[in-house]
Amino acid sequence: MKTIRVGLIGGGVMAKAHSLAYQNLHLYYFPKLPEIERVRLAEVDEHLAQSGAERYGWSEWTTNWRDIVDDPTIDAVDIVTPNDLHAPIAIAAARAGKHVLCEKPLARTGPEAREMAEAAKQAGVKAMVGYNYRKVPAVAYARELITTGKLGRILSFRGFYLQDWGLEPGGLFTWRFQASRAGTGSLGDIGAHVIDMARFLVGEIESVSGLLETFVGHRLLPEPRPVPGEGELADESRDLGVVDVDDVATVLLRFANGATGLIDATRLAPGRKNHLAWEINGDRGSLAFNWERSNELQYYAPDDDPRAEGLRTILTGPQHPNGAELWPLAGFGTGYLESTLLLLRDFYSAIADDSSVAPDFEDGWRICQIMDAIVQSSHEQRWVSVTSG
Ligand code: NAI
Ligand code: SOE
Repeated sequence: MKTIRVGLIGGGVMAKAHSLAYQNLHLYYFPKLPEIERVRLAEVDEHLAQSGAERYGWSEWTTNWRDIVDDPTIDAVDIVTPNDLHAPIAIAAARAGKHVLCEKPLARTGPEAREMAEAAKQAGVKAMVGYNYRKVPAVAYARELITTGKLGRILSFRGFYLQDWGLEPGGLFTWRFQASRAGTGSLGDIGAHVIDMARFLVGEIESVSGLLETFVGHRLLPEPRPVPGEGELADESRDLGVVDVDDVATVLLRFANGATGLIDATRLAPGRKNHLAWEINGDRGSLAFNWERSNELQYYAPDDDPRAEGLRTILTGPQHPNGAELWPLAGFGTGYLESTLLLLRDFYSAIADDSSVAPDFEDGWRICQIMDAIVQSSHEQRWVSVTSG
């Protein structure tokens, strides 16, 4: 198998997660994947680029992402930048014939995502979007139970993504609070994962009724204004940025198969850390999942012994989909690293086997269309059909 040469663009939190996965891919999947060479990391300045490359194990660094996209020796580009850079980088990479792995949400809006999906399709490259949570065995097994009819007809989906870091005192006005950089707030940052789960498990979403709200209208700019001789300014005298994205996204859904749904996503839920949780009810059973216990799937089947009724806990392991090469016994645990490992395994094995990737840019685009419809619905205070164009 030919070595796949990769460039990573961005050096923040997800650069760490992806780099950890690159370092461990062969350890888990030996010898089934081709060699993957971590060639170059791009960041905004020399310090971040150099320290990122050293820390995360990339041979070279650059402050210009085009040094990766224009390099004819690079086969694949991994995009872990803020959302506004996903489209320019992914489109340039696809046009240069490179396979592209791009973090979620695919883009800030549906039209932007559409350009990306079209560029990838025209170039015939593998193009995957980083919805990692669907990869863990508990979620993959839930899908198997649903598609094999174990839950009967699916009636309803209720999904939550709750975090509390948006309420941290002194929380900064980062790119995640700017529409021009992020697209939307909690909706695209975390609600997008729930939409991915909903589509993956229940099916296509046809129409939405959304309610978006911003509670924290201003946040501290990252850099205090310099005042010679006075040191750092007290928080109350520092410049503030105006938040123009949602803090809370509450959405009702109608699926194409008739099921109903709701999604609630916020970064302002004190005590909730990474509470990505859902429950699905069918007319013959229920499933429930919470990322904070990502090794577990809750399952109820009405033909269980009536004296032992209730949701039972399944501990996932090698017998479940995507579990075989992780750990030898159920209950060892699967976490964030495993979810990213599985994402990268699927991307690089699709390149090696010339098979299809999932979730691909078409999925990423559809999720952006659904989010556009939610934004429109909230503005216009009415149900909106998700466009198919
Ligand atoms: P971050 O803010 O920690 O890192 C982004 C990095 O990109 C920063 O270090 C920044 O300097 C760098 N950057 C900005 N402009 C650049 C440029 N022109 N060239 C090279 N680097 C540039 O953000 P984080 O958390 O790593 O998020 C990155 C992406 O990953 C976002 O799209 C986010 O939505 C997604 N994400 C996905 C997660 C998942 O669970 N799938 C988890 C966290 C983030
Ligand atoms: C921040 O809310 C964040 O890092 C998101 O950007 C990720 O997508 C989510 O997986 C964890 O939280």
